[in-house]
Amino acid sequence: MLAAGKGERLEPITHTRPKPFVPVLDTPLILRNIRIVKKYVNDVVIVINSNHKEYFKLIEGVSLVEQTEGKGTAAALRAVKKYLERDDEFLVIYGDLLFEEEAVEKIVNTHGEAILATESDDPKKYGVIVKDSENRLVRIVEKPENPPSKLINAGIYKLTYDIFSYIDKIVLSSRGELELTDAVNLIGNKVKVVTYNGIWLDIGRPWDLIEANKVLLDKEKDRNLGVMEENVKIKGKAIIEDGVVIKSGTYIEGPVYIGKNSVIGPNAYIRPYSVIGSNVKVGAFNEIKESVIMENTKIPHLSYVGDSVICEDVNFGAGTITANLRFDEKEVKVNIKNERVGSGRKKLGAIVGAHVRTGINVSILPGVKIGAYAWIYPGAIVDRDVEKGEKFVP
Ligand code: TTP
Repeated sequence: MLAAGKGERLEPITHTRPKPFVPVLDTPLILRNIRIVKKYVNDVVIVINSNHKEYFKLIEGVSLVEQTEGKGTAAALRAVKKYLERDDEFLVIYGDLLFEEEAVEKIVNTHGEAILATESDDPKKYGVIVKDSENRLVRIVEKPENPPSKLINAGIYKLTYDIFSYIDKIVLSSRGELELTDAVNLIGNKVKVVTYNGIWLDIGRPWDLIEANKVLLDKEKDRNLGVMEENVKIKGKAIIEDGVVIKSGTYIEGPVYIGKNSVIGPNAYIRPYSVIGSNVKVGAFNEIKESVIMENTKIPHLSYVGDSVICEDVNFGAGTITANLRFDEKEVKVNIKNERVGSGRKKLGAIVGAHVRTGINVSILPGVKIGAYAWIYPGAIVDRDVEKGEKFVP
């Protein structure tokens, strides 16, 4: 599993965790992926960035290899070479992908080298796969202006030791990285293209995390292990974990997820596709909609949180409101690595990093990112991104 990337596009979420640790239904993505993959392989090796060692060290039953030389996915794979035998067959999986077991099963059951492909409505954002009539790889074309097909590289490969001789032949790409796709292109039509149509998402930008949680919620079965006070109304599917208390007057419209030991209400309104992590407090007169709220966050009173990502241990002052819709109802744009990027969402609220504090009556405009540890002073209207640790004074 390649997990040594920087995850810059996912800031501020990655201010306090490596990208593969983003939560999907309150479980770090990488733990979900390891659980799936372990059914099919003998060993799991994760390629990490040495700055993130502390996080990955906590994962049991896997080996860690640091990517010390070179940048890019091929450089990452090369770091594993010394741990492999000549006749090993292995999977290579990008660490920021959400997929289902069927993806791994299909590629494992294919003889020889293979690449997983999936259909995308927006193929030009990805590596587009050209294959022949016998489903053999012709080539992967990176982010083409006019995509030759809808099939894209799904970031899961089955390879053999031969890949290392191809990696030795490739040169840096235009973005200055050694790309695994360039090496796979050199193998050519020995590589089989395995098409997979299940859940697939690459979590690169903050709003992808809302989407990832959404698609998993749709798959999950109902369960309620929490304590419900009188006059709690739950409509539709709700996954409510152990130790949760839902207080009187709370109205829940599923599908929603509420993680362990969280306390909701009294009189809270939790709307579809809200994913609330563990030990979260959503107190009186709060409305939450299609948002990911991570562990230990407190939203005690009178807030609206819509289409937003609120990271761990955030504290919202009373009356903190996220706006999620522009007056002109156009797509919300977000600054990603110094560029204005369309989110593809008409409704997108705020992306709030971990440990942020807001004072009373703070308003946050659509698509705004607030860096981890920032303080937003009372009464502020946050109409621009806020740096990590910044004190935003109105
Ligand atoms: P990307 O998403 O292309 O890169 P990134 O994780 O650095 O993210 P960003 O562009 O937002 O900074 O990487 C695809 C996968 O490959 C991802 O799971 C991380 C992994 N990777 C490495 O292991 N080493 C590397 O040098 C790079 C660039 C990526």
